Amino acid sequence: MKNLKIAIQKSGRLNEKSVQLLKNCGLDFENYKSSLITTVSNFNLEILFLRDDDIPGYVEQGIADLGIVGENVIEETLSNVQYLQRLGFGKCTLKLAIPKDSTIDRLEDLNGKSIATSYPNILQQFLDEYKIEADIQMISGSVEIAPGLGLSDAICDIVSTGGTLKSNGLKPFVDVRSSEAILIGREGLEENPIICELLQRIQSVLRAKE
Ligand code: PRT
Ligand code: ZN
Repeated sequence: MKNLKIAIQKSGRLNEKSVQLLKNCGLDFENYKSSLITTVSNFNLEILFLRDDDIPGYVEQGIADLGIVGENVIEETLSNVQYLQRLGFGKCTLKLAIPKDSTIDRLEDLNGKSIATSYPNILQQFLDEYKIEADIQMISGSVEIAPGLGLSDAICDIVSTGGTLKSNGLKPFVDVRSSEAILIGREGLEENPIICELLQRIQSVLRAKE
């Protein structure tokens, strides 16, 4: 039978815990060094190491069968994939934040203002929901410096400890959505016995942690 493929983050905040989860499931494989694909020696599975942003698309297109990626990335890329299991790590919150001394006080004060973010789709949905018309400035990184540079009145970015906001003179304003790492699968996989076996192992690893 053809090996299934799971895509995980190559390096970054989700890499280590994704690798650890698979190892805790009893899977035996060489961890990523320079090769971007590795075969599990004791299970019908190959592991692809990718940028997190590419994972939902690979799964949607069926290039990978499974993936481990943050909910924020799945929602932002508007991918059509199945949520198979919440994994309990990589927890963070996508928040609107404003300069410490900002006069913005209520959500409707954002009307006519500009907001810098790497999450334009999620932000637009949120603004639509509250009928706010603001100008979204898409930037791909270091979003927290935008207000200080005069590029925007507010930002919408991932926050975990809040340290980055603070050190850039910003304060949290409103939570847009929370996120954690999710095991996703391409449509139509549920009946696959290898997936069922892997999912059961993952669930027992998660239960043992509770
Ligand atoms: O290279 P690649 O594209 O794969 O990685 P990346 O740089 O896009 O993502 P990475 O590794 O930073 O994050 C991977 C995933 O981890 C994210 O998509 C989230 O689901 C999750 N996660 C959890 C976080 C954070 N916590 C987090 N704190 N992602 C980003 N941050 C950043 C945030 O953008 C901000 O700049 O950390 C900063 C804020 O942290 P605090 O602790 O100062 O609040
Ligand atoms: Zn990324």
